[in-house]
Amino acid sequence: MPIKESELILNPDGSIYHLNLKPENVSKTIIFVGDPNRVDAVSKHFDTIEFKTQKREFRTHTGTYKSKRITVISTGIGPDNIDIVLNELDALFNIDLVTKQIKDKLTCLDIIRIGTSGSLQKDIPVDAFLISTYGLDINGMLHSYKTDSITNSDIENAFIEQTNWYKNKARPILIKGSKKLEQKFESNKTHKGITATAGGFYGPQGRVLRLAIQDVNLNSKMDTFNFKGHCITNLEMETSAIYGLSSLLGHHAISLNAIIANRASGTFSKNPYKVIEHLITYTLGKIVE
Ligand code: R1P
Repeated sequence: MPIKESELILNPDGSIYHLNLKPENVSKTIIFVGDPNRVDAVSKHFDTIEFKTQKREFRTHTGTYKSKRITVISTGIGPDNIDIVLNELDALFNIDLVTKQIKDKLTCLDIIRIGTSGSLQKDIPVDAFLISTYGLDINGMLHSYKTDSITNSDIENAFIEQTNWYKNKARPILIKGSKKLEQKFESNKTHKGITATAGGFYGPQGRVLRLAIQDVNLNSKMDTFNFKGHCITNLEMETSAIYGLSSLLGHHAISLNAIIANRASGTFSKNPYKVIEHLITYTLGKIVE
């Protein structure tokens, strides 16, 4: 049965609805960034750029870096946007957009997030690089999918117990990143740990401005969590959604974080753009290594 046009929406030129992309516009190696301006910060290093487009917050450049074809795309902020970006990118490769049939032979993508993040640990300082070994979903987006095959219930249960997780919030899900990509991008420059992915920037990450939040102690409960050596190192807003959907769809994904804030010490990077630029050049170098 073909997928209905209301479920897989195409633009009049045949490109996919939100991303404005056709299959030939995208490489199988894809860098995700949050900020559309960071797409230019990545592609300025390319030898050539063959394709550019933008719709809403989704800016895409495809080109080559040291002869390797790479696509860089901005996802905007949050797990809800990752739902759009990952499903549409997967459809470009794995669904025939003309017949609307799922292809027999599926394509596996390499997805690398270059993001910013706040450290929860005093010993992971601002300006550090951190690779997310796991994404801890504390935002609930993934519960719309069947996730039984990708959860890690031992660690999830320990986390729920340690934090006295509020019953009205979605159950946390822990998803592993790609081991292959973790090994490719790690070095003596990178820290590693579990990245918690929140569904908002203020209350959902424990920031109090004018609104009272449900659990003011959640961050301190997270930063002392330790399950057989697995610690929660940082907070951001995309990693668990990228890991969850990539795992379910059969893609490899890794999240690389420029630590620009330290929530434990209350400090912020003096030059966040410089650390992001360093992470971009580090990542591009590792892609072609
Ligand atoms: C919040 O300011 C945004 O910054 C972080 C969070 O995950 C969220 O998207 O990442 P990016 O800088 O990659 O967008």
